[in-house]
Amino acid sequence: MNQSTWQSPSNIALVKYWGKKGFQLPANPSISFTLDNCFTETTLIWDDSDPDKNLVSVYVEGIENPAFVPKAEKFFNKLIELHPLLKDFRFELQTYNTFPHSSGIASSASSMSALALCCCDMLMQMDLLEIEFYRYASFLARIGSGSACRSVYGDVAMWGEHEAFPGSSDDFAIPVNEVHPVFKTYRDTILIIHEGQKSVSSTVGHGLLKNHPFAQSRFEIANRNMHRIRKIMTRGDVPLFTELVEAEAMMLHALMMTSDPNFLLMKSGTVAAIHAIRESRAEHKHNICFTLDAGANVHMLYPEEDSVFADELLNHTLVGFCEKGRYIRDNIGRGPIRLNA
Ligand code: 2P0
Repeated sequence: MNQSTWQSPSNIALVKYWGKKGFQLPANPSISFTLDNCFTETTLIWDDSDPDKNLVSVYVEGIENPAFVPKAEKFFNKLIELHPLLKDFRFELQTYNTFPHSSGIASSASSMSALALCCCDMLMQMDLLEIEFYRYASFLARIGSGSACRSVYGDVAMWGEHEAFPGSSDDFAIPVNEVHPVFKTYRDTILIIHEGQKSVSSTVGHGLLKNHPFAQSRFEIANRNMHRIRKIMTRGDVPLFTELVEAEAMMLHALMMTSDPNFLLMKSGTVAAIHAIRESRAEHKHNICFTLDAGANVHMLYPEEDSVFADELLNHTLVGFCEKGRYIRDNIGRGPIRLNA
């Protein structure tokens, strides 16, 4: 059977990737929690019987969707460049997300990692896979979308060469195994502050770091934060985790606000949620913190033991800042699952 199906999750960065060098390489290392409920399920079907067909066709929730074809074509052209034996193959993708495409949740991380994992199955079946399966899946996912390379591993993953993480590389992500048990209990309640397309894509945002006046300082701080977070995650230092993760989110958005041209992805609800989380933490001494992706939505991160505080804060205050009262409950997850036999 010339097909493969994978379910692969999104992830949320703790130390952020923002800025590229070379071909899809990160300007600084990053680290993320792998999510669980926000995932993409993708089936890849390959066939070399009709080279006159279009290179790729994409079906989203069963309906052919040409909007996704250019990105998929770019990916498969690169794959063929790496594996010329695939040149006569044509590819069909059938895909669906558990979260709405327009919700502002990073769908490129889950969709590109799911696609990369399917491609690794295909290469394995053809005896073309010469590198460890997940490492090569991460490498291919990175070609599709940088943050996707972290989604092929469960729990915690990091991407980008860094001295505190032996075996780390700019080419692919690696799993982070030395993690205190408290972090395995972390929840991520995603407040959907704003649905719909964001005004500036991440790819454009990354590009604006090229001539950014604060780029060098940012890259130095990110490298320092990788040292800090490694220690924090090994020791289970939750208060320092809160401090670092919020500082990273603020810096990511400060970089956007100081790019040329500058842009602002936060909405008033984003700011209101940040204040509410901080005020509640000051009052109740819990460990609920926030982080932000490249968008307006707020990820409320907390250890399981703070779930009661989190639910109270959500129901009394935060839900009022969510568009149509929508939020997604997620948690740190085990990583992708192969669904074909
Ligand atoms: C991250 N983000 O580390 C950072 C933090 C968003 C904010 O990586 O151009 O979709 O496809 O490599 O990975 C979003 O950018 O960009 C991102 P491409 P990507 O998760």
